[in-house]
Amino acid sequence: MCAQQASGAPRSAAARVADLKETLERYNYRYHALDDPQVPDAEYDRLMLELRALEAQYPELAAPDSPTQRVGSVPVAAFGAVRHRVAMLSLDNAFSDDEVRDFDRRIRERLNIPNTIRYSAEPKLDGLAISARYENGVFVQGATRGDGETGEDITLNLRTIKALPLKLRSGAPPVLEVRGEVFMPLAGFAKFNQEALARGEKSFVNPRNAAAGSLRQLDPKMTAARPLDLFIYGLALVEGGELPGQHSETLQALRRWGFKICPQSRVVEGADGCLGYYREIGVQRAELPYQIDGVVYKVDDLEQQRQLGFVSRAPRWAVAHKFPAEEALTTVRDIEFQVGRTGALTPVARLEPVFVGGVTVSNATLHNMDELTRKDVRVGDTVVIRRAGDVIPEVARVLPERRVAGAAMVVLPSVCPVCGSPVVREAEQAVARCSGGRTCAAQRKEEIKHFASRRALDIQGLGDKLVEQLVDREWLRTPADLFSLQAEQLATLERMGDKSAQKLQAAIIAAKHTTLPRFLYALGIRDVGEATALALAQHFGDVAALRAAADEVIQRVPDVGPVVAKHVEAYFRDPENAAIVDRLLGSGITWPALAPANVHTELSGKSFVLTGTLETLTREAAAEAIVQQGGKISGSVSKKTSYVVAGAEPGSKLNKAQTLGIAILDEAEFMKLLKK
Ligand code: D41
Repeated sequence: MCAQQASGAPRSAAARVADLKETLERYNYRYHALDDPQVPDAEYDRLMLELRALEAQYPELAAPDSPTQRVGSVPVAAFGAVRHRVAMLSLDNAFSDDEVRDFDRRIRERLNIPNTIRYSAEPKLDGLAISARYENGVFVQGATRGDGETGEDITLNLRTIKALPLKLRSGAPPVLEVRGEVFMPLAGFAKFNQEALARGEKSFVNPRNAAAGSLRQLDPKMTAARPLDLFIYGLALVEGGELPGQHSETLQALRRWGFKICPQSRVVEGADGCLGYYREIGVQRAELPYQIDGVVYKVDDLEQQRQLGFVSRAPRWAVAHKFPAEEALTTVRDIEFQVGRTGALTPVARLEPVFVGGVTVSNATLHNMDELTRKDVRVGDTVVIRRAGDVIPEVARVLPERRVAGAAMVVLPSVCPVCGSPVVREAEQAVARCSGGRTCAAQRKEEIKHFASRRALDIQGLGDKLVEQLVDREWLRTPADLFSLQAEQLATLERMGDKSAQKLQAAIIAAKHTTLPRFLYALGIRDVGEATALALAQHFGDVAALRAAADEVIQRVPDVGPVVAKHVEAYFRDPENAAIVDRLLGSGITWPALAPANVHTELSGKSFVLTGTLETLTREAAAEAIVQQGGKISGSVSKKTSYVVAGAEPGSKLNKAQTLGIAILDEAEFMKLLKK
């Protein structure tokens, strides 16, 4: 045993504890605030274990600011009230460019300055506003916003959020109150919901509710188990320290003191700068790892902020510019079943038209019977429609309390609504299918639409409506009939002049020059998407070899499993399909030979990831050129990636490549490699 101090713990243990605390806080800062981890997680965990052991041995060394003390163990009976020393204001909203220009004009008038105002612009996180107080660099109290005057004491719960420093770095003022937004990152939200569903528990409707629900847990252990994150966006109170003169400088100071601030914050000039920022963030939005519902502009100069002051709880110097709502309420007029290319029946809700995500929506997919049953959508129901980014609108949920009496559950039709063939549903499968095959007009139409689509044979000008007309007139039955269409015949269609008819025929002829992966994808074999078509093309090199292959052979293709292999084999064994393929090949469809596996090119076996915009090539053309020369395309960067091709405005893939030390090619270098 070591010699004991009066307090009980030996001096060496106290020193080691202090050392560990300091190191862990530093690692934590690098990891959370700077997003730039200094050591592997395992090393962090090892030090944490050592600290825990020491604190267990000498409980008097376990101070409340220790990184081990994030999870308080005792649930509180109810949250205490916290009176905010400085009121938590709310934000005014702007919903249009004009409202933003008005905001900027009012500010210039009030300040009586004609020049452009500098604004600090930042994404508006969709989470929960909180306040956190530090005394002598130690986190002492956290509170919800509440009504702005009084909030709830959530100190113990906030402690569990790793992005919140328990102890500030040196240089921080002795007393400090900061304001920020707690949120649940999208990845954590998806994972959490998946796990909740698997346990048969309730899932959260959206990340905001998930964050709110998690913060309001009486047992901090529950909060600790939730993947919460936190950005600090402002300073409410400082005692005994110098304040910067600009909001943007405040953010940098907060970062130095140990807080995590939003990396997308930026200073912009005037209303134009604000609106430009709004558009940029709008584009990035779908790829941001967290949910936002707009952006916030704040007058950057703190003296100007002071002069502007606030009206009825909202500062005059800030405004939230909201994105169009991605959710809206409407009612279901009807539920119908659409028949797809492979006969799959998709339930679709016909809606009372509603403006959501910036467009008017009158149809929303219900995906399949399982989804329909799970969400229990019925005709007449009031539903929440979601349209996020370019994703097709869907019914997010039903408001059961608004259900009209007697609304019946939707049942799967026993026969196809288009052709009357029996509907079959394989055991354990979510998808029900029309068994009519090409006798079903819907399946015939969808097969041809797919064949002509942009990523397949890319027949310019052959739109969905046209295909439907051609199938209805029985001029087309299968894709193979496309190549017998004549311009004179096409010219007799409604709204089709001689010129457009000739153009269409020329486009059909031009589409005969394609690539093998496109051709295989165009056939519309069940479960053969672009990636599988590519893998099949690279493995077999031509159609004849693939047609002759048994499913065990097809299974040897990388990433092709037994189910897909069976579908491929079955497709080519089917006499009608075989006849169609023969006719297609006979009509002169051709493609350049792929670099066979045994011919070595500069690109053979290399794995490429594309990011950003190329000037000379579309992304598809670049991918095709890579594949043509024996390379592979991957969607994400890993250690196995050979090259990352970076165009203009590359995404996070470029950062990842730099981190992993993957070779990065700019457009010129990439073109040179292709030409070699
Ligand atoms: O990201 C946010 N949700 C956010 C909220 C933000 N970036 N800045 C904010 N700034 C303010 C002022 C200007 C009043 C300090 C806010 C909020 N307020 C806010 N959040 C909830 C109510 C008000």
